Amino acid sequence: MKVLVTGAFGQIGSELLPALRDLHGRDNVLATGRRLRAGAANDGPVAKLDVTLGEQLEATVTRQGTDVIYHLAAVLSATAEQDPERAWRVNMEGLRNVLEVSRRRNVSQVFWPSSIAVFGPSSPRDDVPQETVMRPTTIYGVSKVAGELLADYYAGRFSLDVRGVRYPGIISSGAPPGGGTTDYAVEIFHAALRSGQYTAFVREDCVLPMMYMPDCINAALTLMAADRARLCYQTGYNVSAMSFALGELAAEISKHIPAFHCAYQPDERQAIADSWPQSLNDSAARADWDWQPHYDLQAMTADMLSTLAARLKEGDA
Ligand code: AKB
Repeated sequence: MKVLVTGAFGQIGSELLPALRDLHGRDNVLATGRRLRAGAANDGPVAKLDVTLGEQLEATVTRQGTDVIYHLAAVLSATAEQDPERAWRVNMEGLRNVLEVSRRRNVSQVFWPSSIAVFGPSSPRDDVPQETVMRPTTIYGVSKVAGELLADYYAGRFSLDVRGVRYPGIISSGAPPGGGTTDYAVEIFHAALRSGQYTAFVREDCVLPMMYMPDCINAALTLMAADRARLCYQTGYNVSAMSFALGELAAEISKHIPAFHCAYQPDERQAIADSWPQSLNDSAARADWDWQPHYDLQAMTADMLSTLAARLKEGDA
């Protein structure tokens, strides 16, 4: 099976890539990105690819004989607010190109992540149901809602097998997230280990849903392996793992690094965080494809600190 990954050198891509290569064989998984990561070629096949260029995407898919696409290239919420036009182009044109090329070139499956950003201030705040009001106030959220609808359209109209989940903030020790509102939950670990202090760009009582990278990878692979006949939804499955206030995360880190100090200076990203839900109801994902997270706040914090400390020591983070 030939697999193509877009955005392969980003936060999720750089950890999904080795998992896909373990599963399908190193040479069968093509890692693509607008810019190539130094040294990436040693890990398996790589190619430069700008997903906004449909012809370039089609040529790559034809050359590889792609069977499955994991489409991860995207502009995240905070960066998107700084350049909404670019965010729309990358997020919407990129997705449309992937869906259209998949339809034309008989790609059998597509994974495309949606986000908690599909929800907005008029959605419920807690235990947000699978189906509810979705009126986001960020361009990133608008692109995710429109993307879910577009993917549903391709699934219904052309029987394209496109799947995805609404990811919460993802916490990981590998490639940094870059440009998201939930980035503080990663930055705090780097700062705690490097200098013992962190100044956060959201409030101490800011609560958002989060997930540790191993659960994030597991969600993608489990959903893609699931029996299609069991799935009631396409790209918009709520998935939940943990929700915490930033102050609770700081306190948890302090259990391991007692001298750690966190300060709070909210900026414009606080308003984005305030527009998103605090927790999600993921019963549809649990029922349809047996979704089950493994990491809570305590387990994630302990693992994140030891893994990141080892990476920092090796000069790998
Ligand atoms: C972001 O903060 O933009 C992303 C997301 C929640 O989709 N991490």
